[in-house]
Amino acid sequence: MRILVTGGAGFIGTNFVYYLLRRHPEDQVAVLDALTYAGNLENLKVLEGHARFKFFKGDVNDRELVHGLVGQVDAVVHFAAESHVDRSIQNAADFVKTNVLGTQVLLDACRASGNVRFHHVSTDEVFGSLGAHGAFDENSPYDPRSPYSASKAGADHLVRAAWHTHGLPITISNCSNNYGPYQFPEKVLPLFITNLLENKKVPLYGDGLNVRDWLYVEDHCRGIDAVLREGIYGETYLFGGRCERTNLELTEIVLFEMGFGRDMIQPVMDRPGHDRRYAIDCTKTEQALGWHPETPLMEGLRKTIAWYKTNQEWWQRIKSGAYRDYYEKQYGGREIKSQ
Ligand code: NAD
Ligand code: TDX
Repeated sequence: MRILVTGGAGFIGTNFVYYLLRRHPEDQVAVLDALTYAGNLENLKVLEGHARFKFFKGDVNDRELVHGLVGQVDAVVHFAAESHVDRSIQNAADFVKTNVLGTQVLLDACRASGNVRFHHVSTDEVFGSLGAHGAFDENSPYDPRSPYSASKAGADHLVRAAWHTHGLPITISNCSNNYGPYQFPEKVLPLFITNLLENKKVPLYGDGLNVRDWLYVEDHCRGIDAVLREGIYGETYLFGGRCERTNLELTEIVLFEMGFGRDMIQPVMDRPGHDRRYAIDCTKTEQALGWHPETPLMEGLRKTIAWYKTNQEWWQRIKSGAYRDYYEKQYGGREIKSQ
C-alpha cells in the first residue's frame, strides 16, 4: 500500500511510520508535516535515504501540495493536528485552522483523486467529561468542552459528512491518552519524567484526581493499522488501554519508578474547564478487529522512562529552545497552592 501519513514527524505519527515500515515490508510511506513546534524531523532522521520512505514539509492547508500528494497514494492516515489542550486555551485559532480546515482540505483532495481511502485519527475528548461511572463507546454523544476537543469534534463531523454525502471511504478512530517515546515534553508524562531527570518538581493540576485512560503508543499504532486494513468504511473504532488512573496515582508511580518522593509534587491551579474523567469501552473494536491493548502500564512506563533517559539530547534541545517561553508562561504565572 502507498500511504500518506500527515503529522508523521509528531509523537504518534513518528511511532506509526516506524510501525508501518517494520510491519509491512511492501508499504511505501510518505509523510506530510508542517514541522510546527511539535514536529521534529530528527525523529525520522534514520530514514533518510530509505527506499520506501519520503518526507514532505508542508501544511495540510496547502491545497496544491496536498492534492499533488494525495493523488499518488492509496490511503491517507491523518494525524496532523494542534494537539495540546492547554495551548488551545491560550489561543484557539491554529486549532481551528489545522484541525478543522486542514482536515477538509485533505477530504477534498481524497475525493478529487478518485475517492482515496481516508483514516482520521481522533480523540476520546470529543465525547466530553465523565463522572465516576460509565465509559464512552461508539454511540456516545459528542460534547467537546475545550477548544482542542471542539476542533477535533468538528473534524470528525466533516469526515463523517464526507462518507454520508459523497461516499468517501473513510474510517475514524477515537483514542484515549497515549504515552511512549517521542512525545513532546509538554504532555503530562514526558513533562514529569524530564522534569525529574532535571531534578525539578512536577506541576500537578488541581486536586490531582482527574482520571485519564492510558494506552502505550505502539498499541495505538497497531490498532490504526488494523483499521486501515480491515476497518469498514463509515465506521468508528474506539481505542483505550482499560487502564484508568488518577493523575495523582500516575504521578506517584512515576516518582517511585524514578526514585523520588511526593515532595517533588508541586500542586498548581487547575486547567480551566478541566475534563474530570475519560474512559473507553472498546468492546466493539476488540470484537471487530481482534485488537486488544497489550502493553501493561508498568511495562510501558518503564520503557518510556528508559527512552527519555537515553535520549536526553532530544528533549533537552526542545526544553531549552522556544518551548521554554511557553513553559514559563504556562507554569510561571500559575498560582502555587500550599501543599
Ligand atoms: P503532536 O502534536 O505530537 O504531533 C502533531 C504533528 O502534526 C506535528 O508533527 C506537527 O508538526 C504536525 N502538524 C501540525 N499542524 C500541521 C499542519 N497545519 N500541517 C501539517 N502538519 C501539521 O500530536 P500527537 O500527540 O502525535 O497526536 C497526533 C494525532 O492523534 C492528533 O490528531 C491528536 O488529536 C490525536 N490523538 C492524540 C492522542 C494523544 O494522547 N497524544 C490521543 C488521541 C488522539
Ligand atoms: O503539567 C501538567 N499537569 C497536569 O496535572 C499537564 C501538562 C497535565 N496535567 C494533567 C491534565 C490532564 O488531566 O494531566 C492530564 C493529562 O494532560 P495532558 O498530557 O495535557 O493530556 P490531555 O489533556 O488528557 O490530552 C491528551 O490526551 C488526548 C492529548 O494531549 C490529546 O492530544 C489527546 O487527544
